[in-house]
Amino acid sequence: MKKQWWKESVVYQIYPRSFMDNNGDGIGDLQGIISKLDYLKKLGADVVWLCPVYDSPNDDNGYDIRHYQQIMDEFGILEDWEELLEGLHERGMKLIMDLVVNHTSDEHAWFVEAQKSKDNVYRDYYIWRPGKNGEEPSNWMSYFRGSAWQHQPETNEYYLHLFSKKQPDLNWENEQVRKEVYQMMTWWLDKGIDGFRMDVINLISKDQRFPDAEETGDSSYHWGGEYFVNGPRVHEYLQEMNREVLSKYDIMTVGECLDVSPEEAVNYVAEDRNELNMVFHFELMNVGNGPLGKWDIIPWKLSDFKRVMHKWQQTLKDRGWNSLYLNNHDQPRMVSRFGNDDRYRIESAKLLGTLLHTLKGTPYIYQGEEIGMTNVNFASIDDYRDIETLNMFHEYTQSGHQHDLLMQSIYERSRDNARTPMHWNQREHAGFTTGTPWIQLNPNYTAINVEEALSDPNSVFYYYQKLIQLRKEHPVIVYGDYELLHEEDEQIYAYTRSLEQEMLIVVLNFSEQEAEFMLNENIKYSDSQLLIHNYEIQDKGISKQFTLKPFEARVYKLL
Ligand code: TEU
Ligand code: CA
Repeated sequence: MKKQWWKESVVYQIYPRSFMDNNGDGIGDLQGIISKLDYLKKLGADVVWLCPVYDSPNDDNGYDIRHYQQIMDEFGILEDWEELLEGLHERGMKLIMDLVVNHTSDEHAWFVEAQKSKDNVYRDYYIWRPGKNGEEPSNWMSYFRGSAWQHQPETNEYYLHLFSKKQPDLNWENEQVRKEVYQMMTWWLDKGIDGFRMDVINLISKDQRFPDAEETGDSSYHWGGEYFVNGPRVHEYLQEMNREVLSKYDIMTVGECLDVSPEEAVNYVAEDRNELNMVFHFELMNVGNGPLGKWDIIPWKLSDFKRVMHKWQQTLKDRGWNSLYLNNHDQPRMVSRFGNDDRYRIESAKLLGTLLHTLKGTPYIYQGEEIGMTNVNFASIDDYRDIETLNMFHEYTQSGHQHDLLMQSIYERSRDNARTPMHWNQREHAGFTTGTPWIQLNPNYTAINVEEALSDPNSVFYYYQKLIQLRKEHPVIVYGDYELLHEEDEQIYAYTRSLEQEMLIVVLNFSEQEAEFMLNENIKYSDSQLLIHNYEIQDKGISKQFTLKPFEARVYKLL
């Protein structure tokens, strides 16, 4: 397998609005991030992925971009951003930027023009269609609920928006649009950035017939994914983008791909395809979703979780590279979702970290994960800020759903779980701001915060630091082959990683009960060494059989 710096790296994701506020207006900003670079260095992060910092009216917190080459006022100015890039590079870290080009804001100059008339030169930058029998051109539902089409009275046509109506989709069929995007990307790359995370990049090509989706569920609008997920020309566009832009720089790319299977992912990431380096898939994020989607929550089984992870490890084995994440700014906190955020918070945060940092792929840490931050339960819907949460709540309330049940699913799944401000210390607003935070904090910051973590040698933070260090010391963690053990076990996730003479064995008890582990007969070794573990252990050698405590994690090196 070809060596690449982005395979050896650990990425740290920053959601700027909630990371650190430097000027006291309650909103995180670039100077705030700059003030924490030594913290990121101490953790050992190699790459920072910065969520959108571009000029935006913030209908979807920056994922609705008004100007691609300007910084959002609330975050600072371009000079601040340059200082950030320099600060990272000086410390030997890299910076990747979020690239949001499936859609723009409706306040982007292109859309402002496009709206004016059917023959405006920018009209064709977006996707316009006449209505059908006095209704929308198709019955597609937006990801944020309601129709994916918005009527525009002035020209009596509809424009497509797969997300909010303030996020009109760009028309990638138009060559001029693609050229503008490539120029913009080149502009940022020439400033010295180290790559892109590409927002919903597998949605950019749409079936130009815009057919109706199959009717499912009781809403008036339906999921039209088969007409725009991995659409007809998406690979042609990405290969063109690679040829025109990406291939000219030594950078990393990761494409967020909704509803992509590992077989399809190969088409995006195989080396000879010349498209992307990695994708973010959603299959693990869908574990525990019922037939109605993310708000329809069902219990999940470890065997389901393993099946998904295993499938991706297997399928991409020699044909691509995995990205590894268990939460981000769109997902609940991993320790609340896959671990135990109460009695075993610290143990399970370390266990999940062990998984992410010892599977094959590039690990992504979401801000706060490294101190074991948890989901939040706000008292009222008015405390929530996320457009997806609010739209869902209002639609479901209108259709007669019970308030308490809705709040319960919000507690488990709302994107705001991950968007509460970072906990720096136990003082007011967790040291995030001296002003009024744009969204409330999780009240548990008095116990869970960076200052506390840094003063405790057994903290999740130092455990993560060690995981990252191990990655640098043992090439087997990066490049070794993965093999699953005890596939059907509902408590333990165990696997080996091997590279030439080196072998690691990772044993993780995902349950709140003790669990028995038996070493497979065919694994031969003469000596062993415990590399990392989340409970005190006297005997540092491996035995043929042992008992794991709740959420216990052990990684042995076999010699
Ligand atoms: O997300 C794509 C997306 O559809 C999901 O992650 C989405 O958040 C979904 O609600 C999960 O239930 C990307 C961005 O990461 C997200 O923040 C943006 O809102 C979205 O694209 C639109 O740009
Ligand atoms: Ca601020």
